[in-house]
This record gives sequence, structure tokens and C-alpha cells, in this order.
Amino acid sequence: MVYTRDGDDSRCRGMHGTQVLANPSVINSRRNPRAVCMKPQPWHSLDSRALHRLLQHKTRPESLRSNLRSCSFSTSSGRPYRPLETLHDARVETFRQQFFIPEKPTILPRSHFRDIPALKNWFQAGNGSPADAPDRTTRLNVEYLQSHAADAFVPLELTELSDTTATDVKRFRQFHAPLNLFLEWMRMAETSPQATRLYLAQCQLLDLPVILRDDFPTPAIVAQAGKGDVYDTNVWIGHPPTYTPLHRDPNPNLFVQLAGRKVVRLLPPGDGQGVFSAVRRQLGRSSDRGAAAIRGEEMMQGEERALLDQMVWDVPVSAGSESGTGFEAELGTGDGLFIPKGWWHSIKGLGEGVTASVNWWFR
Ligand SMILES: O=C(O)CCC(=O)C(=O)O
Repeated sequence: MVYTRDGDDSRCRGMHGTQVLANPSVINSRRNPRAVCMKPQPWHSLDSRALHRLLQHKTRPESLRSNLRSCSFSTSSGRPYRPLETLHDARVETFRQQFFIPEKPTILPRSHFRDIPALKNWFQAGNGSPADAPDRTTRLNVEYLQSHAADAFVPLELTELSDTTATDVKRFRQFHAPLNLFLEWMRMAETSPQATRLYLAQCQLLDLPVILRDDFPTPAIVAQAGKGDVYDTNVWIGHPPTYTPLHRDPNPNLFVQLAGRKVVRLLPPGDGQGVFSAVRRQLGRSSDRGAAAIRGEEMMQGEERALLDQMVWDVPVSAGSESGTGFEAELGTGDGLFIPKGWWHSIKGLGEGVTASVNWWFR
């Protein structure tokens, strides 16, 4: 396996190309001198003023509502999404010829990735649900992760909702903190729903100890379908509803569900750009290549989040001839989705218990 750090995007490593390492003085340049850095604050370094600002930040519901009202986009995203088909033949050669080379998305044969060691080592059946129950809930194996990486510095996203059942985001913040803080939060959230959510988002495997990295052997299609270059591998863990807005990655992506469920909506390059540009124009913001490639705070809250969400998700799924060019894929444990380079996607965590995924950006 070859790890390369040069995406072919000229600006950064991907939407998720921001990184603060355990030692902030080596911010990302060691890894990728071209990466854009948002410099999130380590948890413990949020001083009382910063916390105050965080607590005072207000969304603007009135202007948001009027933007949504006045919004009359005409892009193909207004047409229904089709369910994405599942490949039944697991051979690398079939995948390469039918999907990798022609850059078409597909769901790999269901449960194809069920033997990734992380599935068994990182997760456990939730209380009271048998491990083989189809709708079982899953919990994080906090003890296993604590014993190997409690002090690892990881990227977290904090989303504060108005109450535990609300969907509107009061505050959003990205920062880095020891993994243990996240693990303790996950333990707490298991038993009592929290209005403040944490999402371990875009956590690079390279920042975790080798023993945990070994839980993610490179899948054959990643190693063999193209040049075998792995550009980045990240894990994503949280409690539903997790949310990732519409964006595109600069490299092909194998996205594998490790626990729980997620639903993904995909748009081809031109249509995704149309939706993204329309939203950014509406807000008077730039829609250049870089803007769509950074998981910035702007798109995670307020008007941009609401508009992107509406444009992608307020559209039905239909298998009929009237369908648009977009696809929807629902993934359960062990399922994998191929997202070709440049295809736009938005992802939501579903159901109960923990939802977790890993992605390999590769060429
Ligand atoms: O699972 C998620 O929430 C986001 C994953 C993602 O955006 C990606 O793999 O490109």
C-alpha cells in the first residue's frame, strides 16, 4: 500500500482536507503543505471569552426563512433521485471495467466488507439486542479504544440543537481534543440523549496507533482497481442524526459502513456543481472549487446548511422514468459505496445506536 498525499485538486486534500495535529505547531504542513487549515481550537484551549462568543452566537431564523422562501432554483436536483443499484459480482476486474474506469457510482455487494476487523473490535451489539438481529443497535467499544488511544488527538464537530429532539442547529464548532473526551461523551449519550452532539469527523487513521490502524486493512478494490495509491483514510463516528452537507472529493472514494446506518445522496459532477453554485450565489458567496472542498463551518450551520439540505434532501426518491440524474444509497453494516471522483454527495446517519464509517480516498 502506498500512501500519497497529493490529491489532484490544486487547493487541498479534499472537503475534509483540514487538520490539526496533536502538536498544533506542526499543523498539517508535515502531511500536506497544500492543505487548507481551519485551525480549530483544542477543547482545553477554549478560553472563557471564546466560550462566551460560542454561546452568544445566534442564527438568524428570519433571514434564513426569507432566503428559503425566495429561493427558486432550477437545477436537475429538483427531479427525483433514483435508488442506486447494487453490484452482485465482487470481482475487482468487474468493478474496474464497469464502475472505476467509467466513473460511475455503485453499491458493492451487500455486506462485502463485514470482515473488516474494526467491525468486531470497535463495536458491540447494543444492550439487549442479539448480535445477529437485523435491526440491532450498536454501541462503540469504548473500553477497547480507551485502552489503545485515549490520548490520541482527534477532530470533533460539536453541534448544539435547541433541544434533544430538535433539528435546527443553534451552534456548530470544529475543534481537536483527546479521543477520550469523545469516548466519554459517547458513553453518556448512550443512556441520556444530549442536545449537544459530537461527531468524530474525518479522523485520519494515520493519527491513531498502529494497533487501531491494523483494524482497517486496505480492501482489494482500493489496492487493485487503480494505481493502488491511498491518498487518505478517515473514520467517522457519531450518534444519528449525523450530517455531512453536499460536497465533492478530489479522488475516488470507497465509503464503508462499519456500524449502524447511513443514507447517501449523489449527484453527477455538473449537477452537483449547479446546486452548490446556486446556493452559494443566493448567499453572495463564492462557489469556486476550493469552497466545495472544505468542510468549513459556513456550510455546517445557518443559511448555507439549510439551503444545501433543502436542495438535496427535499426531493423524493423515485425509480420511475421521470427520475433525475441523482442517486440514493442506504448503507448498513459491512456495506460499501463507490463514489467516483468529482461526484457530489451528502450523507446522513440514520436510526439508533452508533453510526460509523470509514472511507478510503484512492487512485
Ligand atoms: O459519513 C459522513 O458523514 C461523511 C463522509 C464523507 O463525506 C466522505 O466520505 O466524503
